[in-house]
Amino acid sequence: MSVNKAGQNDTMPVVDSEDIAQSVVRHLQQSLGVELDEAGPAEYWEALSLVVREIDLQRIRATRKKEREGKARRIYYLSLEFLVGRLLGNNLHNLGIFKETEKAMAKLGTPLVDILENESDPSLGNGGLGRLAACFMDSMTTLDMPAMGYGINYRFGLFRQSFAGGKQVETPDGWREDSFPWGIERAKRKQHVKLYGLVREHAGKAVWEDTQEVLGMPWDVPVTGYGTGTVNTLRLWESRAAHGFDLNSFDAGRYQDSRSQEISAENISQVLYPNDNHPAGKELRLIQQYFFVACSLADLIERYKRENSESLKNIADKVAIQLNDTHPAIAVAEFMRVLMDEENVVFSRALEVTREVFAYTNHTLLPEALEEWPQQLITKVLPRHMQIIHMINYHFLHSEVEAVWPGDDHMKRRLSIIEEPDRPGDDQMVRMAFLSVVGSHKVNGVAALHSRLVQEKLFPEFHHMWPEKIINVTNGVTPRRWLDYCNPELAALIDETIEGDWRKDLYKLGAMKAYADDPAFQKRFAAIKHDNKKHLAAVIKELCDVDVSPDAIFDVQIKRLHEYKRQQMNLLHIMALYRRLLDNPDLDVPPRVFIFGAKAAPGYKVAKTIIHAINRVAERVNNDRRIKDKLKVVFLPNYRVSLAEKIIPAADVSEQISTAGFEASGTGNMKFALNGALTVGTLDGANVEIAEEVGDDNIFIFGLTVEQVSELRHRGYNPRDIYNRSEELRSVIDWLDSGDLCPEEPEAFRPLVEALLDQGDYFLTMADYQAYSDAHERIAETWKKPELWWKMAITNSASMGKFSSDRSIQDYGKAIWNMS
Ligand code: GLS
Repeated sequence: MSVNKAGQNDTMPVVDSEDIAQSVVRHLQQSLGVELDEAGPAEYWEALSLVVREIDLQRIRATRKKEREGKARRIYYLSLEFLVGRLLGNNLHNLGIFKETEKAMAKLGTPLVDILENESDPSLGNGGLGRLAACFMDSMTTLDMPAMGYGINYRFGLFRQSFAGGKQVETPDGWREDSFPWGIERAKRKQHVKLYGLVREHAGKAVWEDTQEVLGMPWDVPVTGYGTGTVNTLRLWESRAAHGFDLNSFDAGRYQDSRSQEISAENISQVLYPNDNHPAGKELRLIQQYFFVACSLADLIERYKRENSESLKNIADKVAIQLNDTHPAIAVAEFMRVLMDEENVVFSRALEVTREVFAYTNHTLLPEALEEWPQQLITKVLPRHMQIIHMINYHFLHSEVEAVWPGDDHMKRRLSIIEEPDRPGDDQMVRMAFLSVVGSHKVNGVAALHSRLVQEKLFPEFHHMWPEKIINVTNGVTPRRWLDYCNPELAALIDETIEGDWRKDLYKLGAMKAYADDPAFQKRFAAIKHDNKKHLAAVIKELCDVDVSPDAIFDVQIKRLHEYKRQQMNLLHIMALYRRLLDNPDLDVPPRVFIFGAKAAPGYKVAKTIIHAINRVAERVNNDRRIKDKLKVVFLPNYRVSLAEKIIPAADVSEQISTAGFEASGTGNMKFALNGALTVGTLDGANVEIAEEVGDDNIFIFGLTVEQVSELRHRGYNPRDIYNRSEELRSVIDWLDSGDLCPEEPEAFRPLVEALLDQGDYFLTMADYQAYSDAHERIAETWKKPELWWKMAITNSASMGKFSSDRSIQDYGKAIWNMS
């Protein structure tokens, strides 16, 4: 079966609901061995996925053929995370057959919506960084760029979260245990990866030998684009034992610590490390990184040789590799190794080629999130790579740094890829960010403010040495998933209202600004939001057993739980609102529902305490009749992409309240505004650019700026002073600390109280609290003026053109990948 879309210059015939229904039945019977009357939504989901896969595969072949014949450079996006979310509904949308499929399934007697709910989320990422990679794959494909994503096919994605007594409980997410029809094993393209061993010299050449070997098996997931015949590939590697030979059987004496004995070949691709903005520092994680990098580079080099030439000297003309954060940074050393040891390219030329090929995206300024590996560990696992890192470092320090700061040993120490130990005898650490900068021709931050801080604070010396190297590419989100697919009613209203296809050119939404004041349009916009809120209310009832009214303000904070994101500030404010209502139950405030969704890294104590506290407060508030339903608090368990798709279209207020200077960009902020929520936010990350686009009157900005944050730290800051001064803050913190909310464990919230009062309140929750509370007053006042509210909401949605990931990818194309 083949497919076409209106407006698509493609010669394939259009499919209708009849074709789809027939193909579904064929797959039910012939692929799954199920009779029609035995089929439930789960079987229909699988059969329908196979139908779509068939279309994808046909198009992948056509895409590859076109690319082989074309001259374009291929983009390889290397990422340890691709948080793709459910694929069936999105693919149906992108292929333009969603409506016909709805009809087909109605004919077969099972509504498509029920079928789509049967797909488990491929949770192959932690949060924004992984989701960005997925949006970028969508955009590269939509823009017909020859592109391939490389990652790991984790057997267990991010853990599933539930709550017991309000505390987070983690269980493994074997997301592909039942079936994953999207992934296709490509045994022909398997790779062998070496680990451990020694480097010896043979006839003046370094030879890496006595190694262990594991096998990398590729699983290809098709990536559809919107309104195009192009289908790209996301290639995810799975580790297997090679030759029946397992790392476990390796002479234990060679390991330097006993933990490493737990590492077996299959183990490598078992689990996604559940940390966002915080590296795990474990040997297995380094092996994961190298494993997928080695497989991916070998694979792309093979392709280059097949399609271009045996020699790699001009590989940069055809290959661009983007490092998604430092997680794949070892690729710099691996690429150099291949060039030098396997292709006999001399060091200096190898470094030139490497730099032409590689570019690196930085996603965080948090010092603890910058990856460093002990030199000893790299030497043990990848001895040849450690030598190569030394060679790169030597060249960098002694010719490049020396040229800019002659004779300055202090500067060499500061910039060395291999860090001097703080104390003699400590292990030397390899700074993966420095390796990435030195090995790349471009480095980018992910929002204007963040990129400026990368230039000025994180890598000022590199910026001085190479003023053209560090640039900005502001993040974006795909409007296909984050508007068209998740908010079909709004998408239809927009289609009716404005000219042209905003799905492909999001700037077209700007035309909607003309309707921001129009009462009839406002009414329809508001009615759609109300509808979406009703749907979300049903989800909340099902998951939390709490009744919420769609007439209340839905105020949402969904993102990873991290102190810098300041869910705790939201919590303190909710507690204060509750107390204000208890003092005066007739207070003239609009009813509000505060909605949370967040997973905490399993080892992150304070983050888990915050979840526990929110849940306990929620329980208290939701069961207190005195406040007459003016306040509700819900924490939706197991936040993930498919839940975000239900929450975002229903939000009135979007909480983007990180300490200024900490959130590199944020992308949820863009999705909310696109769907007509108003942002309450600090001047951090992409909020700054969102404010520029929507105008200061259409956003609730509050709090300290980056400059004020550093001034305050410089002056010296004591959160206790604020505690002593603010009666409201004092009363809620004392309440948290009193044991009243958790009588069976009265000390439960101590870690949070300590972080706020006794450990310096590093994230300045106390300092920003009053401004935050004032911003919420402004929100409440605005809500009381519906014409103003909806004007602002529509203006937000209409102003999001800049934040399409298509624009981001076009920026990458021009500024980094040299695409014409
Ligand atoms: C992150 C940042 O924290 C986010 O601000 C950013 O939007 C995202 C994508 O660039 O990358 N970095 C990180 O380690 N996790 C993220 O979500």
